[in-house]
Amino acid sequence: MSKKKVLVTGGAGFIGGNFVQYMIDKYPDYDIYNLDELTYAGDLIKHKRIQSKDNYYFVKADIADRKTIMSLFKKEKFDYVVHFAAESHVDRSITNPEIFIRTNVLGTQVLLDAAKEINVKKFVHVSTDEVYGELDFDPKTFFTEDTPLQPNSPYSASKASSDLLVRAYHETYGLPVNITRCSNNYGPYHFPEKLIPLTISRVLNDERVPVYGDGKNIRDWLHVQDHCSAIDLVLHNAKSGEVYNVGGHNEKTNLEVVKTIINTLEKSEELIEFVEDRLGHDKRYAIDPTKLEKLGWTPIYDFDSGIANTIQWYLDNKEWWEQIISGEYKNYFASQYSIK
Ligand code: NAD
Ligand code: TDX
Repeated sequence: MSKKKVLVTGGAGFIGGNFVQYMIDKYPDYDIYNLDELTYAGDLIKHKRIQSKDNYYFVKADIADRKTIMSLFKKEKFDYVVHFAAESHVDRSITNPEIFIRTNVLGTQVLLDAAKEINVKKFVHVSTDEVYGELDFDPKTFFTEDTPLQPNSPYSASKASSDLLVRAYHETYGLPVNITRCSNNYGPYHFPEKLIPLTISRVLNDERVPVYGDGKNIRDWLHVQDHCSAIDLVLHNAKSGEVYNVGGHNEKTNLEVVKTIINTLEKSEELIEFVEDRLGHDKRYAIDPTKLEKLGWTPIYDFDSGIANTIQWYLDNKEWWEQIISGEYKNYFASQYSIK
């Protein structure tokens, strides 16, 4: 039997990067292709450990570049596609929505066309709980796979649009697909524009931490390794056409998250600075993962062990994030926040 070829898009980013390493370690008999444009959010430093493995390949390409993507698919004849590549930061989508439509919507459509052309065996589209919009603060309410799509930000609208295209390629052309909708991830190589790594890096530098509004918005946190195992399970075991929510019941207010990090690092809560709220800030996300659990998924991390592990990782890997926050990121931070 010939080796399985797996194309991972966005494998130089946070979750895709963790997934590439997970797959290389778990499936030495698969060839893993990492396709990434290396935008501000992507780097290959994270793959130093695996770059010389003979089943790892890197392709620098833009998913919206139809000619390049088509010829790559025709040449390599991938068995599986796991699609992470996206513009992923809500705040950036509020200031510059256009690139989100190009990458997340058009880019996904190009990949679907290419996957259809070569009859891939499975196309897993990695999406987000944000496509469902927001929940109120009633702790008994959750997003299920049947919750209507009501995205509120340009980012989540672009992801919902791509979800609908994936669904349509299944219904119209019979492309074998799954869609996963995961809650907020955290863990190694999380880019420091997002709440958890932004807080860890700023607290370690004794800098103030911007908390939007009153800090009472709730997110449902999942360690990235648990997201990787969920996608692996869906790729191999899920029936084509099915959607799966991914989440581990770890709801926290933003203020709880920030205070946990500050207290673990034994710094002062006076570092917290309440700043202007995010436009259209979703109140609460919370996932009901029953369908995925029935497929056989069990997360490993609770929030306490996961955040402790993540803080330690940022302490042990300062050179990775210090290099990021000392570059172009400085201009981003200055344009985004009123604090220094
Ligand atoms: P990220 O921003 O860290 O990484 C995105 C990667 O995609 C980067 O390596 C970037 O270079 C690449 N990329 C961007 N535009 C590209 C293009 N046009 N062509 C090729 N590559 C391109 O994102 P992430 O946080 O790892 O998220 C990955 C996926 O998971 C996204 O689709 C996101 O919507 C989804 N998701 C994220 C979370 C989360 O909490 N971060 C939760 C649920 C779902
Ligand atoms: O400086 C900040 N201060 C703050 O209070 C930042 C960056 C965020 N926040 C708040 C906004 C959110 O309520 O923290 C919460 C988490 O914010 P982000 O880390 O930006 O994540 P979020 O907007 O929830 O989206 C993330 O989870 C779902 C990912 O970035 C998305 O790609 C994913 O789909």
